[in-house]
Amino acid sequence: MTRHQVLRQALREGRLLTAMAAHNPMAAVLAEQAGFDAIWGSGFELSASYAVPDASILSLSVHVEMMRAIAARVSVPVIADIDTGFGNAVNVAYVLPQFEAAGVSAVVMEDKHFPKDTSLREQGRQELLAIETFQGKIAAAVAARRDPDLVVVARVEALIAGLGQAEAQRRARAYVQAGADAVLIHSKQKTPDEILDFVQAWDGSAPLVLVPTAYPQLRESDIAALKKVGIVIYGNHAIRAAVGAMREVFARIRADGGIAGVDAQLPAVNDIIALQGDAGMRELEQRFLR
Ligand code: SPV
Ligand code: MG
Repeated sequence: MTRHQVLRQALREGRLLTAMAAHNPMAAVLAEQAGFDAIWGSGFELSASYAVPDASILSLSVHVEMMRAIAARVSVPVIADIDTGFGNAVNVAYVLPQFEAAGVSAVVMEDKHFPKDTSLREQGRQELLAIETFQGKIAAAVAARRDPDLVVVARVEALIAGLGQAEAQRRARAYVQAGADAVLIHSKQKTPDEILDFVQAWDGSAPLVLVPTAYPQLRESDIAALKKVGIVIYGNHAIRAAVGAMREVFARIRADGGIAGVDAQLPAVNDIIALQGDAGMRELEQRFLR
């Protein structure tokens, strides 16, 4: 089975998949080793790793190249966050084959205006497209994929924009009618209530995708018990872990005036060399270096 088929079959069978965010191939390799089912090619993490806002600042080529680099180093499916699709439905038709050629197994596109603002920012600019405009973008994505197993996920930002449950349900249904294989419903409420209301009212016409960053108390077993969610995405935990770890180590080195105090707590250099794929290189050396 291809990676696309692994993802599609899991969604069909109603098995909950876990996807961890990654902003580079090393983070993706660590996520795969930790046992996550998929990699979330997070726009937030990618932007953060360039130290710029998650607001349509980075170019399409930066996004595509990172997805290509990640997909090349892991064997689990990669779910690409394509933000707003880099423009209108015409742009989507050109963009989607590029992500597909990069090796991703799914794309997630959100119903916000380009340029976007990030969803979890307080008082962010959350401007949504008209429903039929975004339906056109979803239909363009579906028509542009070459492999029918590539999963197209429509992301509903109505709850993020404060438009309420009825509007969120209306949008989700409309996007499935336009051809979406799954619906990501996002919320920034600090409790799961808003998302649980949505899930309960959902007609089940397509699997849902949740990103419980704002309501971390909702665990995988709770989500699986809802029977309507296909993927849980941990949206920004790789970059937050990296920032926290670097901050701590850098501060300690400055405070100590040297690296002796942090050496034992850090992964050994050999650990990093192994993660770089050293075993494969040794094999090549054996076989081909004369
Ligand atoms: C991302 O990780 O880029 C997401 C999830 O889109 S969120 O940042 O919560 O909007
Ligand atoms: Mg994003």
